[in-house]
Amino acid sequence: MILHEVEKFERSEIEKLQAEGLQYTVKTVYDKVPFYKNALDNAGINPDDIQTVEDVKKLPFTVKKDLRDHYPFGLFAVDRRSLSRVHASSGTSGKPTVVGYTENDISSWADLIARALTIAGGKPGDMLHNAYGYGLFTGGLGLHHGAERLKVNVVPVSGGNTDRQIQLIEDFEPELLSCTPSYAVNIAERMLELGKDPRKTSIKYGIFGAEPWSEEMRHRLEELLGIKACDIYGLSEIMGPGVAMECHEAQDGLHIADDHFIVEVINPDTLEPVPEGEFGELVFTSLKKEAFPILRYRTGDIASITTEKCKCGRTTTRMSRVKGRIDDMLIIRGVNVFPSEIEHHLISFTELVPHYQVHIHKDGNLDKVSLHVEIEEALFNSWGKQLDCEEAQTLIGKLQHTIKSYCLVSMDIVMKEPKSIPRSEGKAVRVVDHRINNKVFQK
Ligand code: DLL
Repeated sequence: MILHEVEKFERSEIEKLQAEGLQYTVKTVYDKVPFYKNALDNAGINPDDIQTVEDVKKLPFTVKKDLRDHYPFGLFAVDRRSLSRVHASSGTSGKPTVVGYTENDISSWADLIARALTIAGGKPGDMLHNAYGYGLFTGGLGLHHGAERLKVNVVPVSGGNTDRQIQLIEDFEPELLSCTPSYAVNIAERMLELGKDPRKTSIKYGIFGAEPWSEEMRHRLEELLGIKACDIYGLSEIMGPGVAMECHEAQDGLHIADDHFIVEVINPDTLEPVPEGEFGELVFTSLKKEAFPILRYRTGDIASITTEKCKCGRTTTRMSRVKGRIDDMLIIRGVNVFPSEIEHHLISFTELVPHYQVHIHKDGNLDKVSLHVEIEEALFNSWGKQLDCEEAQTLIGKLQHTIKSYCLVSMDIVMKEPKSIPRSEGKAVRVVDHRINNKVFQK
């Protein structure tokens, strides 16, 4: 096993590096980004006050709205001519959020991804079938440069055209596959339809992320594809993919690149830190970035962290799987639930395919939530292609009972015919909210 030097550091060594990075970032944003100069002046903070990692807690937060308000380049710390590249995320409403990279930023991002691919089981000489979207989205190009840095050869196939992807996987025999977990299900399902065995490909490791997915989904994917599936986390505001990567050895939380970022977990209501091991909102501060340094960015993602050494030997901070985004949390008659928690229980029903959607409607003054699930094709055929049969009702009852017992919410279950729930080629749409102006609004 190859461990990067910083992955073996004692906590005191990591914190020393982090303190230096923090001082650099605070000085940079104070001198170069008027928004941060104002924010720090208003908080009565002089960059020289920031000496230790703990001092990060004195700094003001940054939120997505700050990026939108300074669209497109208002929070950049370098002149446009010093940029190498920009990326953007579309979001669901309003202006996209734009992020920028200098040549050094692109290079340290490539280092991070090279490290992430190693953590996930990749090695020089391997081939990566990279089915993350290329373009403004950071997934495709992010993985691409990191793979090249590790001397892993990349097939830059991007998302979509699944039949062609399957053909290329058969012909080129890659060891690594990167895409969203929902697209990996889609690829496997299509292989089965084409009469091919998804367990018989050359792929050994899956690098899946960019959307929440559950432990049950991991088991299903590992079973379907005969691979090890590891979770990769990141967001464009902080860097892109590679902020954290789960190791294939332990598959027990994602290793955060502590030398590039300080992570905090806060209570999203009080903004106070939560104790290690408890769930809260992830907050990141960048330590090395030049074009788009960022202080205490509130990600909206709910997870927990631990600084306990991993079974794989790495000493970096680890984060749990992301349960979901705060905006995607469903509040059903006072009970909070994330789609990924529903997914966790739904996936164990092998009568159903691993695609689903949660629909929210207005019903008088109340919100009505229904869970759309899809029946497995062979079973559907054996029912004479009917969904109003007794077997279907029994299955619906069982699922309803399971979700009520584990997630403590009651929801209508709508069973759909095979292939009727939209398949994703990138990030899956799990929540469809029909309440906004009576229009379908997809989160
Ligand atoms: O999704 C970057 C990425 C690309 C990560 C490829 C992993 C692989 P954005 O489009 O800016 O960037 O979206 C970031 O996606 O705040 C999370 O809500 C969600 N997300 C990303 N990775 C995971 C993950 C990319 N592993 C937003 N689990 C983040 C759960 C994830 N959610």
